[in-house]
Amino acid sequence: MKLIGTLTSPYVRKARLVLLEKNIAHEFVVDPPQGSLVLQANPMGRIPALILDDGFCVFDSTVIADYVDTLNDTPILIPRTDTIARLRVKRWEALADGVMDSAVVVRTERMRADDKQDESVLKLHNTAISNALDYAAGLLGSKEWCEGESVTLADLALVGALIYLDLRQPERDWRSAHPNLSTWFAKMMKRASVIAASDS
Ligand SMILES: N[C@@H](CCC(=O)N[C@@H](CS)C(=O)NCC(=O)O)C(=O)O
Repeated sequence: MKLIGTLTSPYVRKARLVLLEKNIAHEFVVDPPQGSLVLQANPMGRIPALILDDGFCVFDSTVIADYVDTLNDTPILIPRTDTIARLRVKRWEALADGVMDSAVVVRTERMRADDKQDESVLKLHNTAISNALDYAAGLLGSKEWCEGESVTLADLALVGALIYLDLRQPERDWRSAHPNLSTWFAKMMKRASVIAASDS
């Protein structure tokens, strides 16, 4: 299978982390949003897109993660039988995706000329990010993993969101505000999958 995307997209990183954690053979092809290869796989031109060996195209990182997790059990990243455990992991994913969504909006807004930037948009989305990080830190507490006793999609989605925040908002000192997230993040950054997907 082929995963298409860029090196910096947080959604792409999440999909890459899932493939790498589960050791699924794949080719990672770099193509930007609206690129010719992406458009063959996703009519909306968004990344990531996954092209299966039979040509079937899967898009949206949540759908890709859900599908890839069914391919083997080593490890299971989204609980399958305990519906509440599954819900909790998927809610973490939604929280991390929310941080990604708002960070992308802030980045897009900041790329406009200074006099064209909408302060209310920046404020809305920066506040959403701050609130999401407060919430994540509270949920994590002193636990080793976001959910359960081992790595799940929750951890992979959150680390992807925080790597993107560090890239686009290096001035945001979330580590001082949330030392528990900082400790968890430092440990996640040493995982083989995270190192392998950090080639940007
Ligand atoms: N909900 C989607 C979001 C994907 C997304 O918006 N990706 C961005 C790149 S970071 C993109 O392709 N933007 C281009 C566009 O919206 O046209 C997912 O999780 O895959």
